[in-house]
Amino acid sequence: MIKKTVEKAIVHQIKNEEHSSRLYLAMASWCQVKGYPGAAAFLYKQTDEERMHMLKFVHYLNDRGGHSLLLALDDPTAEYKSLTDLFEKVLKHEEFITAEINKLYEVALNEKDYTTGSFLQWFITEQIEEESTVHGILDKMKLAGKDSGGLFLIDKELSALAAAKGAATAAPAE
Ligand code: OFO
Repeated sequence: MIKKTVEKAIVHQIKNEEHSSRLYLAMASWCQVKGYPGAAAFLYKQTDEERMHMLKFVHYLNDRGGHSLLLALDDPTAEYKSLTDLFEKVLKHEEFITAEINKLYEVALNEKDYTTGSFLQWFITEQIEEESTVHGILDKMKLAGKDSGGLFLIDKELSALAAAKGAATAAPAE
């Protein structure tokens, strides 16, 4: 049976992942409306990935004898000054999630819950990848500056990135 402190911390992380999913959905919608179809496709994939993260926590906690409760969520921000501003907020959010996963890991280790510690390893690695992807996108956007041709190309690249994510998560062909 999972300890109450760990259970509470996981329920909090379920809320974080669900919020991430809504935040990226709001961002995807903004990109679609503002004429960035590649960025929109990338963020629509991202919103699905965050929901998958949330479900991983939900199943894990229930499997360990806890109860995955859903908490009230804040409204996701939906207005951005530019595409770069939006991706800066993505990076900030991912850094926040990394800190939250680290806190959860600490709670698990303090409770000597090594099973949860090992479960969290996947998320720790995932955060490295997510932060590095967004860093890469932002570096290119900063180089492009206000050049609309440069932003057009970055948007195309994001579309390819979204397609690659789809290929990576799709079921293998029979
Ligand atoms: Fe983007 O992160 Fe979930 O965990």
